[in-house]
Amino acid sequence: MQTTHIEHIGIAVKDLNKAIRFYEDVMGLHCYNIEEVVDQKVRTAFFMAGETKIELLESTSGDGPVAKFLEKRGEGVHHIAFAVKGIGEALSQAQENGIQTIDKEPRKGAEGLDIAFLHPKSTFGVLTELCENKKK
Ligand code: CMX
Repeated sequence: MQTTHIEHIGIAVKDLNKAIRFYEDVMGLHCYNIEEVVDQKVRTAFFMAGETKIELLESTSGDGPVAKFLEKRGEGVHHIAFAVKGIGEALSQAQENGIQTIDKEPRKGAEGLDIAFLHPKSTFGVLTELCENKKK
């Protein structure tokens, strides 16, 4: 696949407002967007760190993927998202290489990106997201 850069790093947090204060007051970054992704049961906050975004994830429901992660593993890095060219083809190539994909087809994620997840059991323990900004 054609991977261009790390688009964002997703970090699961218990309290979004508290974590935003750390990234703004201590790390000197600016939170430029807060968005709820209803189907993923998360509220997200975004910061630019150079070319790469930091995406904070707070669960909005006790049974969402981030709630489960926090319960099992606690706060911390939840996923790494790679920007790719041609996400449909990239996902098919991953499947052809025997990688277990969580999404069978790309779908819409935060900030209007097309996204698809690869299962951490197939990717050395790191939940891996492929994403493409089709508006660019
Ligand atoms: N990173 C690494 N490993 C993870 C993980 C993560 N983020 N989430 C779960 N796992 C591991 C668990 O620790 C567990 O490992 P063990 O079997 O060794 O204990 C295994 O995967 C299964 O975990 P689980 O708690 O039973 O969780 P599920 O299988 O129900 O779901 C996953 C795991 C990755 C399939 C699910 O979280 C998922 O579909 N994620 C993709 C969607 C998502 O995360 N959305 C939130 C972000 C959305 C956004 O960025 O907008």
